[in-house]
Amino acid sequence: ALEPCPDDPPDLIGPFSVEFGHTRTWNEVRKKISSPLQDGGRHKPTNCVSKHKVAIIIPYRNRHEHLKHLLFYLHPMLVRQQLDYGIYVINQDGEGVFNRAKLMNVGFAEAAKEYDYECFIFSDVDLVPMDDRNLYRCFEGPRHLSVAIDKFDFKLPYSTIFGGVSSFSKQQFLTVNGYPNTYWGWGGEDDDMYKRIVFHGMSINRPDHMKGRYKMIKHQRDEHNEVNPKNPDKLSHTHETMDKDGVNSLTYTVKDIVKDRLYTFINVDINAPK
Ligand code: UD2
Ligand code: MN
Repeated sequence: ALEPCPDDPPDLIGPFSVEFGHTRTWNEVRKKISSPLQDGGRHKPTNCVSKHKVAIIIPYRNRHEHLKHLLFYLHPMLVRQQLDYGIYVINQDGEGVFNRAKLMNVGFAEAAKEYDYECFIFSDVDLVPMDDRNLYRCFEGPRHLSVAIDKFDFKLPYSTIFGGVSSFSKQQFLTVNGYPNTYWGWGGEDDDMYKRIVFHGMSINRPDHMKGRYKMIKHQRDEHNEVNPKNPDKLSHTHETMDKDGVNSLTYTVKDIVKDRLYTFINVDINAPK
């Protein structure tokens, strides 16, 4: 019988360099990962029993180059952190208005159906961690992991920011009723989540600014994800809406699930407005 893995993973390397200077090939990404993965982008340690069953949820559409960069660095880091994990790419089907928050709710629901995950990490596809001491685990409260992004000069742009990369235990996510489903287009959904957390009596925690360093892949605003001017106003109603708009009111149609070696790709129709 295997022993539980130690609380401090022994193979961490600390800060590592991250670069996006060339277009990566999938072959290059596969070759970077020294320990064999199970289909669907799953891995667990072979020499001990991981204490952390973690689903990584990536809201996604048409960011292929970003996905390669992210997985190139993320898989090896998660292996070193000795997690029992799976990576879920939640692809919004069609050309309708993008909805990051709803895709993350779908990822939560679908990953939870597949395995007994206790912890959920929600990650933008363009945020690559630069230090493996930033543990992709769950903590006493919801955690904001992307605290020091190069784009923001390695500082928090405002103190209550919760966008980027975050972690929730299953219970924490259910307590806040997940993300809102009704923020279409860019902006606001991360601030709505911050309010849900506070209104449910929890507070967020963060890694320090050295461990929480990230590089963001440069990009333009995507098509069909324009700033939605209705979203800021919705934020003044979070208190009334949060317990009816979330995982308990989520509807969607899975069109396809593809198990790649490096990730589980879930193509989903979320009933987007045109
Ligand atoms: C900020 C937040 C992000 C989110 C967003 C507003 C940080 C560091 N990031 O990112 O978490 O709150 O504002 O919605 O605070 N995506 C696609 N395809 C698309 C559009 C979006 O895959 O066509 C996904 C992808 O994972 C992307 C994420 O949605 O990283 C956020 O979209 P963004 O990168 O355009 O937004 P950004 O960088 O302003
Ligand atoms: Mn971005």
